[in-house]
Amino acid sequence: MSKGSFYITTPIYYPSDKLHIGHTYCTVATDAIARYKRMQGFDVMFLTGTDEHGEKIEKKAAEAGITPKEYVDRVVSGILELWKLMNISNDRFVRTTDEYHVQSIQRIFKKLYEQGDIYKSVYKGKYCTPCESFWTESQLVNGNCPDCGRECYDAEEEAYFFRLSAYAERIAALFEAQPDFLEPSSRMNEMINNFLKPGLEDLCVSRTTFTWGIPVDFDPGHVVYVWVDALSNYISALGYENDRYDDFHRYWPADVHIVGKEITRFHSIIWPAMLMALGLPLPKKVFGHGWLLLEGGKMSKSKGNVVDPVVLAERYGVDALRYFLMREFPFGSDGTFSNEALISRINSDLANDLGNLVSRTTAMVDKYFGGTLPSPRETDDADLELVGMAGQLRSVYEQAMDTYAPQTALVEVLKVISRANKYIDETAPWILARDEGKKARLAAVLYNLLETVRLCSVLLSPFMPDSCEKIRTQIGALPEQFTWETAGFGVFGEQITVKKGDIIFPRIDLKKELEALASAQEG
Ligand code: ME8
Repeated sequence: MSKGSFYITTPIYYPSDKLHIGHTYCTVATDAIARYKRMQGFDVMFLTGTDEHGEKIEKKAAEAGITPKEYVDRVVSGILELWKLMNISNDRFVRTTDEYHVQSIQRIFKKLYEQGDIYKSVYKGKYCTPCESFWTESQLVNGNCPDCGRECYDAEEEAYFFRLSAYAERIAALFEAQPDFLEPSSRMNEMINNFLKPGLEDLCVSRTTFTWGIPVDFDPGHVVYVWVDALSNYISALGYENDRYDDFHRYWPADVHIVGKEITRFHSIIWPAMLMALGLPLPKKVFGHGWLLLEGGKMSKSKGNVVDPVVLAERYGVDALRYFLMREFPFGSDGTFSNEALISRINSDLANDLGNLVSRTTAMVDKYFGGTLPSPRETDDADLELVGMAGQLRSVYEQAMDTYAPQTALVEVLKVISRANKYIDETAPWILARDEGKKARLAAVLYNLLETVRLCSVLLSPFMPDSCEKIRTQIGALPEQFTWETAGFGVFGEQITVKKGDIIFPRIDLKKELEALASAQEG
């Protein structure tokens, strides 16, 4: 039975360049949370998509000598392939060029205009083309864009404005009443100090200097400008003000919008204000994750320092890459990506700890019992610590996952895996195996190990779905013994037959691989 609905979103990505490991990070994290919620029995809607309008895309298409639509179609098909490769389980994919989205935006814009939340005026200010953002003089940092640090230029044009200033008090009250609306809490402080305290200004929501956007249907010459178009994807994709879908009441309000830290302002201030204006409930949470950096700063195509997830997934496997991204970096903070950290993490956690535990355990059941674990099994005090830790794991993991701390969840699982490897050394099954009278004890030791592998792999499966499925087969667990409900200790029955298989996470030669990888990344 469903535990209720759970609606989770990623930002919709700009199809201006090839996506890199930073975008993959956000999508993999959202995917792991979505899979976790599905495993728990929630009716999950996981939405991602692409944000396809704007001047930048219009210019890129012109440079390539094709129409903007041809340009975005080309890039979006690459994005879809990347998500397929990364095993992303999104339920829906919204493109802002989709007809139903256009229909929603035109209706939303008109509604806000008719009720006075959008009005026509003249825009004077600073504009950052790469970020497609208007800024006030006071928001600039050293005269440059506060987001990307690039130069802004003076702009003046007739434009429609969203009356954001009218919502300042309600946004402040929201932050006050719901301190976990935006997490981590450091981001909430940033919003209050940098945006709410200086005062909210009305937001420019239409442009006349380019045409690649959703037309304002009652005022030809204007196209809807970025944030009304982009943010509304979260409701258009459920069928709000369009005829394509009919899930709005089933999933809205969203349980969480997962976004990068630089766009938390749009999601925690502008988006709630728009929803207030539309008279709609607000999302329950916005989580602003950190950036993946390279030594020397943020990854960006213009700096020529992006890391291609496809190269890494092809060399080490999709699951190893997914695991690394979630295990290496605390989700709310920035982290520095390096090839060395990636390979070392795969070797230590996946090849040495998890992989080794699976292969040693199945090999011993094979060797000492011909693959089928017998009963009776004789327990001992030496089992208590491992069994205790394993028995607690699901609730520790749940607490971490429910607070958007996937790294902590993984650390806890790996602690139990390390404890199990230590348990092998402590109980020395190879010595027990020499004594016919210790068979029942040996069976208990191997049972405890198989149980630990089973429940750890259930909990790892949102992060590494395919590898955990392989582990399930190797340890002889049935699909019904591989569920959230069965992720406690002591579920495996009387008869367990393992099926030794290939090594799931091969060890990587760090030095050789670093050289090979560097040349693959250059190529
Ligand atoms: O912002 N590390 O799109 P986008 C971590 N279309 N995350 C990163 C990253 C990095 N190095 N680089 C990018 C947009 N991201 C808008 C969103 S939503 C209604 C509209 C993340 O393609 C970034 O933080 O520029 C953002 O959350 C996401 O990728 C999409 O970025």
